[in-house]
Amino acid sequence: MHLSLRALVAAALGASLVLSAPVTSSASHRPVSTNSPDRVVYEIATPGAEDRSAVAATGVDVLGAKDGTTTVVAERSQVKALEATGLELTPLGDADAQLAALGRVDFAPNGDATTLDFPSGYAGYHNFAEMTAELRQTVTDHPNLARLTSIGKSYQNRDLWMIKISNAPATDQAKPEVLFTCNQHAREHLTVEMCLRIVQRFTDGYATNAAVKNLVDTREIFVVPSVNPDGAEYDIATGSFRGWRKNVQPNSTATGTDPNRNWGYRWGCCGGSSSSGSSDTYRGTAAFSAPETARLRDHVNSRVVGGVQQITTHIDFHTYSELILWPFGYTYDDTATGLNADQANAFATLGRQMAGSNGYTPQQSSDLYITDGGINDWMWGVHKIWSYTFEMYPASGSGLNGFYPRDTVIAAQTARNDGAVDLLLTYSDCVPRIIGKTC
Ligand code: 0X9
Ligand code: ZN
Repeated sequence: MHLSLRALVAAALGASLVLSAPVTSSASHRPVSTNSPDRVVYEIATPGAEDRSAVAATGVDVLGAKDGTTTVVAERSQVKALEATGLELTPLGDADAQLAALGRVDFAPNGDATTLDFPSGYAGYHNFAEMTAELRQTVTDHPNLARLTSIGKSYQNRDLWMIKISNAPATDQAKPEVLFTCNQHAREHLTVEMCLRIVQRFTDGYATNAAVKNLVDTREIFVVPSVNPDGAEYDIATGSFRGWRKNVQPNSTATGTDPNRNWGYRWGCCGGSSSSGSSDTYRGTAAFSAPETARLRDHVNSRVVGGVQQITTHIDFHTYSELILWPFGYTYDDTATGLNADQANAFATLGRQMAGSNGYTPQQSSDLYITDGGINDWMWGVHKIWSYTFEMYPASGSGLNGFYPRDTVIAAQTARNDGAVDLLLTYSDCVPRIIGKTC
């Protein structure tokens, strides 16, 4: 319904509706400044991982890193720190003007911007209500394959939905469990579609696809399509995108904790997160201070049955840069306490094989830049879960636009990972098998 209204307004007003200046009195709209922007997109020449870590350590918002170039958004207050790295900075312009150009404000009859839906050109993405409806429909259509539960609530009390897919979803079987998580970062909307694709493929495909049936029969698959539903809704709430990354939990100076700096393995150890509440990589007041990471942690902890963690493998989907990343993120070292040479080799071997099927670039996550409090480090460090990050399409993007590809790419860019997902599931009985080791 929202679409037809939007189409109507768009048709009536034509291209002039694209925001290049404030066109609504809605106070929630960030005014687009013409002279001194609040947030500027920079490209930075960063040939080495140390250069990229130095950039990340300033607390700026790192959008992506590819081929020696890191793209960031810097607040005015962060520019000095960025300059102090001594790296070559190329300003690409006003971040908020870029975002405004992507979105169209949706006018309700009273003239206010309506809330909580994607702008024109993005209707194929699922907002929270649409995602919830899709998950409910899946269990209605496939009661013998899928079960929907909530692992708890977000800061703003949204359900953190989890769907379990197996050939007896109400039963805890003695089979390897595989976890897929999406949307830790609010603006990475393509990842929700990725998780929904996994759900749809392993349910709708069961009756007709022998490979799918075999995987569902031999594994228990858990999918959490939105770990950060508040952030995702906040990102789209005005009808044009905010470029929001964190959750929406207030902190002492600003809003939001970065979920992917809030995990409790070497939390805040190594300069890979920020203690500043206004930073986009704010780590929170303590490990698991964000309710969203705490609830996902609780679920994973609850899968220790008889002293044995049932979940063996995990992918956390992000955008963008087209990368496959594995632990550790907190150190450049290839091996460390809790990660021996065989394990590092198995991580890399499966990572490279998955990359062979989707065309992404495989690397240890710290080779991108150092992060601490990331999800993969916790999954492996605490539970020995073979845990990867996929950074999805695009490989590179002009600043914040990279987070907002049109809905026309969803089908191809999610299907692109089918082979990698199947490989992960296949090796979930024993990942070291991939290097000829036993479990
Ligand atoms: O920085 C992150 O949390 C992830 N990238 S994103 O652009 N989606 O925010 C990457 C985390 C991977 N870990 C390390 N690079 N250490
Ligand atoms: Zn991310």
